Amino acid sequence: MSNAPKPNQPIVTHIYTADPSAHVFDGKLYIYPSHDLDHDGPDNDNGDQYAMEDYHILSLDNFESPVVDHGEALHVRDVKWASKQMWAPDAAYKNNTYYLFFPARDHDGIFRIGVATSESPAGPFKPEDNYMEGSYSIDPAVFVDEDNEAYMYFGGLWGGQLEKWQTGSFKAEVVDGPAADAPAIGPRVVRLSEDMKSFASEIHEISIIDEDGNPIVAGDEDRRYFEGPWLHKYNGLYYLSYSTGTTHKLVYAVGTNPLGPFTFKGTILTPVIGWTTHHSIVEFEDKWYLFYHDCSLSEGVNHKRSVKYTELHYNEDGTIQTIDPYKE
Ligand code: FUB
Repeated sequence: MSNAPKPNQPIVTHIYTADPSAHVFDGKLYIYPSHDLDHDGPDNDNGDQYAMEDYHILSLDNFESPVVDHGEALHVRDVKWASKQMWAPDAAYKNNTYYLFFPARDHDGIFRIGVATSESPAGPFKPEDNYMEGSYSIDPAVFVDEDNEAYMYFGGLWGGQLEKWQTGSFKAEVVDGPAADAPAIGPRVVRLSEDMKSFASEIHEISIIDEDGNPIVAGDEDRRYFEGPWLHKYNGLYYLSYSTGTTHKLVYAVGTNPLGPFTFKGTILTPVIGWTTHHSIVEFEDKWYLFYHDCSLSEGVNHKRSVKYTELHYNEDGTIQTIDPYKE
Protein backbone atom coordinates (compact mmCIF):
# COMPACT_ATOMS: atom_id res chain seq x y z
CA MET A 1 0.00 0.00 0.00
CA SER A 2 1.32 3.44 -0.86
CA ASN A 3 0.80 4.88 2.62
CA ALA A 4 2.75 2.11 4.34
CA PRO A 5 5.62 3.50 6.45
CA LYS A 6 8.98 3.66 4.70
CA PRO A 7 12.31 3.00 6.45
CA ASN A 8 13.96 6.14 7.84
CA GLN A 9 10.87 8.28 7.13
CA PRO A 10 8.35 9.57 9.71
CA ILE A 11 5.84 6.78 10.28
CA VAL A 12 3.12 9.42 10.80
CA THR A 13 3.07 13.11 9.86
CA HIS A 14 -0.31 14.29 11.24
CA ILE A 15 1.17 14.61 14.75
CA TYR A 16 4.69 14.84 16.17
CA THR A 17 5.79 11.66 17.93
CA ALA A 18 8.95 10.66 19.82
CA ASP A 19 10.54 8.13 22.20
CA PRO A 20 9.01 5.05 20.51
CA SER A 21 8.64 1.86 22.52
CA ALA A 22 7.73 -0.87 20.05
CA HIS A 23 6.17 -4.22 21.00
CA VAL A 24 4.52 -7.09 19.20
CA PHE A 25 1.14 -7.88 20.74
CA ASP A 26 -1.34 -10.29 19.12
CA GLY A 27 0.87 -10.53 16.03
CA LYS A 28 0.74 -6.76 15.37
CA LEU A 29 3.32 -4.06 15.97
CA TYR A 30 2.29 -1.47 18.55
CA ILE A 31 4.27 1.69 19.11
CA TYR A 32 4.00 3.62 22.36
CA PRO A 33 5.48 7.07 21.66
CA SER A 34 5.51 10.43 23.35
CA HIS A 35 3.13 12.87 21.64
CA ASP A 36 5.13 16.07 21.07
CA LEU A 37 3.20 19.33 21.17
CA ASP A 38 3.43 21.72 18.23
CA HIS A 39 4.32 24.87 20.24
CA ASP A 40 6.86 27.63 19.71
CA GLY A 41 8.09 28.00 23.30
CA PRO A 42 11.77 28.29 24.25
CA ASP A 43 14.22 25.42 24.62
CA ASN A 44 16.32 24.79 27.76
CA ASP A 45 18.49 22.11 29.43
CA ASN A 46 15.73 21.39 31.94
CA GLY A 47 13.56 20.06 29.10
CA ASP A 48 10.66 22.48 29.69
CA GLN A 49 9.98 22.46 25.93
CA TYR A 50 8.93 18.82 26.24
CA ALA A 51 5.50 19.82 27.52
CA MET A 52 3.57 16.77 26.37
CA GLU A 53 0.08 16.18 27.73
CA ASP A 54 -1.14 12.86 26.39
CA TYR A 55 -0.32 9.63 24.61
CA HIS A 56 -1.48 8.28 21.25
CA ILE A 57 -0.76 4.64 20.48
CA LEU A 58 0.14 3.64 16.94
CA SER A 59 -0.10 0.21 15.35
CA LEU A 60 0.57 -1.52 12.09
CA ASP A 61 -0.28 -5.01 10.88
CA ASN A 62 3.04 -5.20 9.05
CA PHE A 63 5.35 -2.91 7.07
CA GLU A 64 3.12 -3.12 3.99
CA SER A 65 0.10 -1.68 5.79
CA PRO A 66 -0.68 1.86 6.98
CA VAL A 67 -0.01 3.05 10.50
CA VAL A 68 -3.16 3.44 12.61
CA ASP A 69 -3.39 6.21 15.24
CA HIS A 70 -5.72 4.88 17.95
CA GLY A 71 -6.39 8.38 19.34
CA GLU A 72 -5.93 9.65 22.87
CA ALA A 73 -5.03 6.72 25.13
CA LEU A 74 -4.31 8.70 28.31
CA HIS A 75 -4.28 12.42 29.16
CA VAL A 76 -2.53 14.14 32.06
CA ARG A 77 -5.86 15.62 33.17
CA ASP A 78 -6.96 12.09 34.10
CA VAL A 79 -3.87 11.30 36.16
CA LYS A 80 -4.49 12.47 39.73
CA TRP A 81 -0.86 12.47 40.86
CA ALA A 82 0.61 14.16 37.74
CA SER A 83 0.89 17.85 36.92
CA LYS A 84 2.62 17.99 33.51
CA GLN A 85 5.16 16.58 31.05
CA MET A 86 4.04 13.12 30.02
CA TRP A 87 7.42 11.90 28.77
CA ALA A 88 8.66 8.66 27.21
CA PRO A 89 6.31 5.74 27.98
CA ASP A 90 6.54 1.99 27.63
CA ALA A 91 4.04 -0.88 27.67
CA ALA A 92 3.99 -4.49 28.76
CA TYR A 93 1.59 -7.45 28.72
CA LYS A 94 1.06 -9.80 31.63
CA ASN A 95 -1.93 -11.25 33.55
CA ASN A 96 -4.16 -10.80 30.45
CA THR A 97 -3.69 -7.06 30.91
CA TYR A 98 -1.81 -4.34 29.04
CA TYR A 99 0.18 -1.96 31.20
CA LEU A 100 1.29 1.52 30.19
CA PHE A 101 4.20 2.90 32.23
CA PHE A 102 4.81 6.64 31.99
CA PRO A 103 6.80 9.40 33.69
CA ALA A 104 5.40 12.82 34.56
CA ARG A 105 6.06 15.54 37.10
CA ASP A 106 4.08 15.19 40.30
CA HIS A 107 2.48 18.21 42.00
CA ASP A 108 5.87 19.09 43.59
CA GLY A 109 7.61 19.12 40.21
CA ILE A 110 9.41 15.81 40.85
CA PHE A 111 9.41 13.25 38.04
CA ARG A 112 7.68 10.00 39.06
CA ILE A 113 6.58 6.93 37.14
CA GLY A 114 2.97 5.86 36.93
CA VAL A 115 1.13 2.86 35.57
CA ALA A 116 -2.21 2.55 33.78
CA THR A 117 -4.04 -0.55 32.56
CA SER A 118 -6.21 -1.62 29.66
CA GLU A 119 -7.75 -4.73 28.18
CA SER A 120 -6.54 -3.58 24.77
CA PRO A 121 -2.96 -2.83 23.65
CA ALA A 122 -4.35 0.33 21.98
CA GLY A 123 -5.97 1.63 25.14
CA PRO A 124 -7.63 3.69 26.45
CA PHE A 125 -5.64 3.21 29.66
CA LYS A 126 -6.93 3.76 33.19
CA PRO A 127 -4.28 5.21 35.50
CA GLU A 128 -3.71 4.25 39.12
CA ASP A 129 -4.47 7.06 41.58
CA ASN A 130 -0.87 7.30 42.78
CA TYR A 131 2.51 6.96 41.11
CA MET A 132 4.43 3.74 41.72
CA GLU A 133 5.67 3.99 45.28
CA GLY A 134 9.41 4.66 45.40
CA SER A 135 9.59 5.63 41.72
CA TYR A 136 11.55 8.60 40.44
CA SER A 137 13.10 10.09 37.28
CA ILE A 138 12.03 9.24 33.72
CA ASP A 139 12.04 6.85 30.77
CA PRO A 140 10.62 3.58 32.10
CA ALA A 141 11.34 0.55 29.91
CA VAL A 142 9.78 -2.71 31.05
CA PHE A 143 11.23 -6.07 30.09
CA VAL A 144 9.38 -9.32 30.80
CA ASP A 145 11.90 -12.16 30.80
CA GLU A 146 11.28 -15.72 29.62
CA ASP A 147 10.69 -16.80 33.25
CA ASN A 148 7.90 -14.17 33.41
CA GLU A 149 9.82 -11.91 35.83
CA ALA A 150 9.31 -8.25 34.90
CA TYR A 151 11.97 -5.58 35.31
CA MET A 152 11.70 -1.83 34.93
CA TYR A 153 14.74 0.10 33.69
CA PHE A 154 14.59 3.87 34.12
CA GLY A 155 16.40 7.14 34.72
CA GLY A 156 17.66 10.21 32.92
CA LEU A 157 20.14 13.00 33.63
CA TRP A 158 19.50 16.80 33.53
CA GLY A 159 15.73 17.34 33.06
CA GLY A 160 15.24 13.71 34.09
CA GLN A 161 16.57 14.65 37.56
CA LEU A 162 18.75 11.54 38.15
CA GLU A 163 21.61 13.67 39.57
CA LYS A 164 19.25 14.82 42.30
CA TRP A 165 18.82 11.21 43.56
CA GLN A 166 22.53 10.39 44.02
CA THR A 167 22.09 10.05 47.79
CA GLY A 168 18.92 7.95 47.49
CA SER A 169 16.59 10.85 48.28
CA PHE A 170 15.60 13.89 46.22
CA LYS A 171 17.89 16.91 46.64
CA ALA A 172 16.45 19.76 44.57
CA GLU A 173 19.63 21.85 44.87
CA VAL A 174 21.95 19.22 43.32
CA VAL A 175 22.72 19.79 39.64
CA ASP A 176 26.11 18.11 39.20
CA GLY A 177 26.91 14.48 38.62
CA PRO A 178 30.10 12.73 39.75
CA ALA A 179 33.60 14.04 38.88
CA ALA A 180 34.73 13.31 35.31
CA ASP A 181 37.03 10.45 36.43
CA ALA A 182 34.48 8.85 38.81
CA PRO A 183 32.02 6.12 37.75
CA ALA A 184 29.12 7.61 35.83
CA ILE A 185 25.61 7.58 37.26
CA GLY A 186 23.99 4.35 36.09
CA PRO A 187 20.45 3.67 34.94
CA ARG A 188 18.22 2.05 37.52
CA VAL A 189 16.51 -1.33 37.45
CA VAL A 190 13.85 -2.72 39.75
CA ARG A 191 11.87 -5.98 39.73
CA LEU A 192 8.12 -5.46 39.39
CA SER A 193 5.46 -7.13 41.51
CA GLU A 194 3.25 -9.88 40.08
CA ASP A 195 0.47 -7.35 39.39
CA MET A 196 3.01 -4.99 37.74
CA LYS A 197 1.82 -2.04 39.81
CA SER A 198 4.56 -1.80 42.42
CA PHE A 199 8.23 -2.47 43.03
CA ALA A 200 9.09 -5.94 44.34
CA SER A 201 12.76 -5.27 45.05
CA GLU A 202 15.13 -2.50 46.02
CA ILE A 203 16.06 -0.16 43.17
CA HIS A 204 19.46 -1.21 41.85
CA GLU A 205 21.95 1.10 40.07
CA ILE A 206 23.28 -0.67 36.98
CA SER A 207 27.00 -0.82 36.39
CA ILE A 208 28.21 -0.32 32.82
CA ILE A 209 31.81 -1.40 32.40
CA ASP A 210 34.44 -1.43 29.68
CA GLU A 211 36.07 -4.59 28.21
CA ASP A 212 38.62 -4.56 31.09
CA GLY A 213 35.89 -4.53 33.73
CA ASN A 214 36.39 -0.87 34.71
CA PRO A 215 33.30 1.31 35.21
CA ILE A 216 32.56 3.79 32.43
CA VAL A 217 33.36 7.18 33.97
CA ALA A 218 31.20 10.30 34.02
CA GLY A 219 33.55 12.24 31.73
CA ASP A 220 33.33 9.57 29.02
CA GLU A 221 30.38 11.19 27.30
CA ASP A 222 30.63 8.95 24.24
CA ARG A 223 29.83 5.90 26.36
CA ARG A 224 28.26 6.90 29.66
CA TYR A 225 24.53 6.50 30.30
CA PHE A 226 22.36 9.60 29.86
CA GLU A 227 18.72 8.50 29.33
CA GLY A 228 16.32 6.29 27.35
CA PRO A 229 17.21 2.72 28.44
CA TRP A 230 15.94 -0.31 26.51
CA LEU A 231 16.49 -3.97 27.33
CA HIS A 232 16.18 -6.80 24.84
CA LYS A 233 17.42 -10.34 24.72
CA TYR A 234 19.28 -11.84 21.77
CA ASN A 235 20.75 -15.35 21.72
CA GLY A 236 20.35 -15.63 25.50
CA LEU A 237 22.25 -12.40 26.29
CA TYR A 238 20.80 -9.19 27.72
CA TYR A 239 21.38 -6.07 25.63
CA LEU A 240 21.04 -2.73 27.43
CA SER A 241 20.89 0.16 24.97
CA TYR A 242 20.59 3.86 25.76
CA SER A 243 21.21 7.45 24.72
CA THR A 244 24.49 9.21 25.50
CA GLY A 245 22.62 12.56 25.59
CA THR A 246 25.30 15.23 25.12
CA THR A 247 27.06 13.21 22.39
CA HIS A 248 23.73 12.24 20.80
CA LYS A 249 24.39 8.55 20.17
CA LEU A 250 22.44 5.37 20.78
CA VAL A 251 24.87 2.83 22.22
CA TYR A 252 24.68 -0.60 23.84
CA ALA A 253 26.24 -2.85 26.41
CA VAL A 254 25.76 -6.62 26.90
CA GLY A 255 25.45 -8.80 29.99
CA THR A 256 24.42 -12.23 31.24
CA ASN A 257 22.09 -10.98 33.98
CA PRO A 258 19.15 -8.54 33.63
CA LEU A 259 20.54 -6.64 36.64
CA GLY A 260 23.94 -6.21 35.04
CA PRO A 261 26.79 -5.54 34.95
CA PHE A 262 26.75 -4.74 31.24
CA THR A 263 29.91 -4.50 29.15
CA PHE A 264 29.99 -1.61 26.70
CA LYS A 265 30.05 -2.74 23.07
CA GLY A 266 29.47 0.12 20.65
CA THR A 267 27.19 2.47 18.76
CA ILE A 268 23.81 1.47 17.33
CA LEU A 269 22.74 4.79 15.81
CA THR A 270 24.86 7.82 14.92
CA PRO A 271 23.46 11.26 15.91
CA VAL A 272 20.13 12.28 14.42
CA ILE A 273 18.76 15.72 13.57
CA GLY A 274 17.68 17.24 16.90
CA TRP A 275 19.14 17.10 20.43
CA THR A 276 17.51 13.97 21.80
CA THR A 277 17.83 10.43 20.53
CA HIS A 278 15.64 7.65 21.95
CA HIS A 279 14.77 4.20 20.70
CA SER A 280 13.50 0.67 21.08
CA ILE A 281 14.48 -2.63 19.50
CA VAL A 282 11.93 -5.26 18.54
CA GLU A 283 11.81 -8.56 16.67
CA PHE A 284 8.93 -8.79 14.22
CA GLU A 285 8.32 -11.53 11.66
CA ASP A 286 11.87 -12.88 12.04
CA LYS A 287 13.64 -9.56 11.52
CA TRP A 288 14.96 -7.04 14.04
CA TYR A 289 14.00 -3.39 13.91
CA LEU A 290 15.17 -0.17 15.51
CA PHE A 291 12.50 2.44 16.21
CA TYR A 292 13.94 5.91 16.81
CA HIS A 293 13.05 9.56 16.27
CA ASP A 294 14.51 12.67 14.73
CA CYS A 295 13.48 16.26 13.98
CA SER A 296 13.70 16.21 10.19
CA LEU A 297 9.97 16.83 9.67
CA SER A 298 10.08 19.99 11.83
CA GLU A 299 13.40 21.01 10.26
CA GLY A 300 15.35 20.67 13.47
CA VAL A 301 12.97 21.87 16.21
CA ASN A 302 14.12 19.78 19.22
CA HIS A 303 10.68 19.23 20.72
CA LYS A 304 8.89 18.44 17.43
CA ARG A 305 10.09 14.95 16.68
CA SER A 306 8.95 12.10 14.44
CA VAL A 307 9.18 8.37 14.98
CA LYS A 308 10.99 6.39 12.29
CA TYR A 309 12.14 2.80 11.91
CA THR A 310 14.91 0.90 10.21
CA GLU A 311 16.08 -2.70 10.12
CA LEU A 312 18.80 -3.66 12.59
CA HIS A 313 21.47 -6.28 11.84
CA TYR A 314 23.65 -8.38 14.14
CA ASN A 315 27.07 -9.66 13.24
CA GLU A 316 27.85 -13.34 13.79
CA ASP A 317 29.57 -12.54 17.11
CA GLY A 318 26.38 -10.90 18.42
CA THR A 319 27.55 -7.29 17.99
CA ILE A 320 25.15 -4.84 16.34
CA GLN A 321 25.99 -3.10 13.08
CA THR A 322 26.10 0.69 13.46
CA ILE A 323 23.33 2.52 11.60
CA ASP A 324 23.72 5.90 9.91
CA PRO A 325 20.09 6.85 9.30
CA TYR A 326 20.93 9.40 6.62
CA LYS A 327 23.23 7.23 4.50
CA GLU A 328 21.95 7.00 0.94
O1 FUB B 1 10.56 13.19 25.37
C1 FUB B 1 11.08 13.78 26.52
C2 FUB B 1 12.43 13.24 26.82
O2 FUB B 1 13.30 13.49 25.73
C3 FUB B 1 12.50 11.75 27.00
O3 FUB B 1 11.98 11.31 28.21
C4 FUB B 1 13.95 11.55 26.81
O4 FUB B 1 14.37 10.23 26.67
C5 FUB B 1 14.21 12.40 25.59
O5 FUB B 1 13.90 11.72 24.40
